[in-house]
Amino acid sequence: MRTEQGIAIVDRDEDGVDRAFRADVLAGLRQQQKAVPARWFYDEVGSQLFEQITGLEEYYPTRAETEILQARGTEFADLIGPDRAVVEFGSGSSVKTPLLLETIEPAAYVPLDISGDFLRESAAALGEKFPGLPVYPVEADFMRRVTLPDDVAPLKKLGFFPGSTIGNMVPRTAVDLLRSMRATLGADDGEAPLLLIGMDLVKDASTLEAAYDDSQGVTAAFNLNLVHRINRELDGTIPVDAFAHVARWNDDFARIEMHLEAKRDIAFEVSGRRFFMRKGETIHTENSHKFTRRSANILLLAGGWTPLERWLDKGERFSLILARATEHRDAP
Ligand code: AVI
Repeated sequence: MRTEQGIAIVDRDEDGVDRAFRADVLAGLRQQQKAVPARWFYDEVGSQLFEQITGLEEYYPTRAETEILQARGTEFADLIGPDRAVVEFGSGSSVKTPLLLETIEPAAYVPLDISGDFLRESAAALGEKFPGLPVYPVEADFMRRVTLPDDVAPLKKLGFFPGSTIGNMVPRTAVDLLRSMRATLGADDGEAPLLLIGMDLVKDASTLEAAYDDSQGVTAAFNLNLVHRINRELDGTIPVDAFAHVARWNDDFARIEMHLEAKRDIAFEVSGRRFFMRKGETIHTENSHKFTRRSANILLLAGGWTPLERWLDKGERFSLILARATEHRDAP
């Protein structure tokens, strides 16, 4: 995927294959610990399966975060104040985004997403819900600095990054993203921007493992869809039934890891290259880091954000944190 002036372009070869997808899969399958980046989960089927996951009994994060947004509206409004441009990193959820916009009286809404179609659809739906609110969808890769529309540039900004998507990144990438957000929101040119970010909390391993290995098998289907996608888009011959979905808590790194584990020795091809896997060997497909109050604060500080306030749901499973872009200074 390349981005030029904020416009995302999927780089396809003469057969219509997404070059970045193929490069990531081939490189990942050659590694000692095989791995494919989690962003490739989200084709059309994967996005629908993720929507289903958010409604599952065991998958508490979406409900917990929505509860906080519903319960704490007046506190957000007091701390954030009116007339900000809300810049959402991602297309926006049909439930969470309206809850925020209803409470803080923003001057504009700017969703940023690499997937143009989805972005335009959700921006149009929001425009209908908030008829007086200017909406400026920007098709861009928000992992890098994005130039915001001219009309938005002079406004004060609030970045919004719900869902604990930050947890899907290893700390080094998460820090890079937080710094890019700072640059996108203009941290060095005017009033310090704010960031409202969802961060899921460390809890007992059994609750976490159930959230990522639900009884209906939806998360398993979400994980296995990656194999279907590789077979479909990259001429793969991977026997899908030879894999089992595994979700396990890695206590050293405070993260749920999802893997696809080979149930027997297998050989297969992807884009004409041959691969072998031994029984028990895995392809690592996702990390979902969980945070404590301190680890969340440290990550935010490392990315250039000073935490101001933190809210939890009643069950204390999930946190929403408001932070302000840290001013540069040379001494503590
Ligand atoms: C998108 N992301 C925050 C989800 C998570 O909880 O890490 C993705 C997910 N993977 C399996 N279930 C949900």
